[in-house]
Amino acid sequence: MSSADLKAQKRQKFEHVFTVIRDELIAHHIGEGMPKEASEWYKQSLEYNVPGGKLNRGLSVVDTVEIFKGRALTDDEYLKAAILGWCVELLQAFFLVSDDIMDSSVTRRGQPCWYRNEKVGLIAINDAFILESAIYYLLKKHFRQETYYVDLLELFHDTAYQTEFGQLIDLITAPEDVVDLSKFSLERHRLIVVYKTAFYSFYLPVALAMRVCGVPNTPTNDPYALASSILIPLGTYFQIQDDFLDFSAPPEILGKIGTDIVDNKCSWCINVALASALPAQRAVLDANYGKKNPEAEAKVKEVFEQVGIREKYAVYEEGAYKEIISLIETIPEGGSKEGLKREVFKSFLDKIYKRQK
Ligand code: GPP
Ligand code: MG
Ligand code: MG
Ligand code: MG
Repeated sequence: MSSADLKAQKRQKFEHVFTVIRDELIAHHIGEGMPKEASEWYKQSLEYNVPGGKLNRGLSVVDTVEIFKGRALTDDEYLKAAILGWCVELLQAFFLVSDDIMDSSVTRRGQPCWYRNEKVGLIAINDAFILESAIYYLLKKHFRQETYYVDLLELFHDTAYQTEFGQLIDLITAPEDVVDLSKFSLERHRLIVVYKTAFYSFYLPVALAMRVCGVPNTPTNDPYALASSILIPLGTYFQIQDDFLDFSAPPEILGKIGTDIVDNKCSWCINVALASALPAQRAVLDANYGKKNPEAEAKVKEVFEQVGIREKYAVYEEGAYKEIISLIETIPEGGSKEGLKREVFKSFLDKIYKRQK
């Protein structure tokens, strides 16, 4: 079987588990005596918001468990890993439904953002809360008896907390009414992306899988800290891709319409443009960044092109790739004394390197 076929098969198998958790959540909801119309709403929210993405985060839980076990998983092991993967995808759905309201976004995964549906509106806020709480229902149902149950709870709680800290600085660095580009810097950008993206998208899936596999940590031997030291740079690279694609990718490929310029975001692109803009270009950025009209947005994009943002991104991407490979290679070929394997990180890096969406 070709590697593309194998990938498609893996995805299909994982997608099947979504129908399992969806049906469990809906059966429980009906069991609580909820009216039919509410269960139908909930089912629609799950189907609309949870499965339609790239599934990198969810699949990484399964891949990492497989790499740690070093053999094919039993049916029960697979199901458990896939359920945890879907819990990460539920967390992601909770964040995206909320983020799209906060960013006034228009489309997501090739369809209108959930809150943009006429019947939904701000009910989307409560739907987002339900998507989050569904994680804890599933964890309790499937993992309550495991010794590592509390570790899973802690990981979800801690990474959500970190993500919300990141979202806060993302939002207050981008006020809607006052555009002040002098507030931006690559240091501020780094802090935003580590907190709003890297912890939940990269550290969380791997750390969950490590807990399932019983990887221990002690103050003198902490494989979680070692994993984090590679996964956080990986997550930073991923969000810089997201920022660049927000500007450069065709919405029909990306599945979402970029809003960073109009939203006054402290994105990688504006920071890089500010660093090399001539005074006249800087004036164009000052006058047009964060303005709610397409003409202003087009002028900003023009300056991005003039400063050669595409070339700068290509250089950044090569450098980031090499840096991450060299971090991965600090792990000895046969695995580290902490019990980590290179393949865990390489498999994650391969999922995102040179991505177009
Ligand atoms: C990505 O930001 C970060 C998130 C989606 C986390 C949101 C966190 C919350 C606590 C709600 P982004 O706005 O650049 O993502 P996108 O480009 O996908 O809208
Ligand atoms: Mg957004
Ligand atoms: Mg956002
Ligand atoms: Mg973005």
